[in-house]
Amino acid sequence: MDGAALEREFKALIEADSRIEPRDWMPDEYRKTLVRQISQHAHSEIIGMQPEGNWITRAPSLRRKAILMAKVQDEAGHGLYLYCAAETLGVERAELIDLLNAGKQKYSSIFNYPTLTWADVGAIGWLVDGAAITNQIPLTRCSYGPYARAMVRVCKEESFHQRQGFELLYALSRGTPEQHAMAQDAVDRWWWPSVMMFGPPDGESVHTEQSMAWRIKRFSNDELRQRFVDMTVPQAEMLGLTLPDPQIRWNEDRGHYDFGECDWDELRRVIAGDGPCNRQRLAHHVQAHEEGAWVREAAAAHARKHAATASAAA
Ligand code: FAQ
Repeated sequence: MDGAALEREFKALIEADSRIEPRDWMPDEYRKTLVRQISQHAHSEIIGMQPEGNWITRAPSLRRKAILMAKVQDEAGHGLYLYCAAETLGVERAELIDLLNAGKQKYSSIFNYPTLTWADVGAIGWLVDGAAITNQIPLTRCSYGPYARAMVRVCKEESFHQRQGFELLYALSRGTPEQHAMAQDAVDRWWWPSVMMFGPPDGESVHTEQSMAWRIKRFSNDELRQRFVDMTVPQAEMLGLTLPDPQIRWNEDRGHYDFGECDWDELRRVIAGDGPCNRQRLAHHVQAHEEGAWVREAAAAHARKHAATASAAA
């Protein structure tokens, strides 16, 4: 088939809402966009282990510690599915990790904020996982098969994460006045960064239009942001906590909550590497990667030995 016919076939698959699979022809830019988004997503899961991992040794009970360890392990698992999905596009996981460590690939802005108290673990589960699910459920219908399939399991686990965050904050909010204040303080600090996780406003988003045409993204950044606010406001009422935005109010005409404007300069700064914890997060990842070199070498030596034994036996 010539190039034009391949392109027609690709477009027809997209129009029919079919899946593009690794064996299928795809335009270079489609492949590039997917590698960019999937690798950023994978890096976010892996770097995202750090803020909560910070509290594993200080969780207030065995039950809370077991839950938190399981959650952080789930995030490692999500990172691995996503690196595997990226590898189906012809890149190597090692190459992507090198790019992350060199500061040449991004991860989500949200993981550059500090976890100052135990309540932050609840706020991350409730708000950050809540935002992650809102963004990721439509990705289960992404046009690229391996990414869409990875998202199905990820979303199931994220929804458990979101509920544990809600339950943790619910307990704190109904605890002592000090615990209630701690929960409120965490929500005050995590609300706006969570609202900004959805990316720049539609007018400034460089990739949305093309990604929606390719059915990688199904909704724009602002559409998903609105969906998140609509879902979260009633939950905050159930928690007995307030969201730090005096402009939040139900708009009968729109059928949505109105809300205030994000500090887009802050988002730009954090994305550019100048958030409260960017340097610390990356330095920690680089150090863990260097300290794990012996594991990778041992695994490679074992694989070589196994291959040599197998070929001698053949
Ligand atoms: N942070 O044109 P757009 C999780 C960049 S969930 C950093 O709108 P696009 C679970 C963007 O990459 C978090 N960078 O881009 C968890 C682009 O830069 P580039 C991860 C951001 O791709 C929970 C530029 O700005 N989720 O980890 C951010 O159409 C709890 C222009 O932006 C995903 O990655 C940001 N917030 O839309 C783990 C979901 N926003 O690449 C642990 C998949 C934008 O040209 C604990 N990704 N940028 O250099 C997506 O849905 C999309 O990529 C968006 C951005 C919506 C993030």
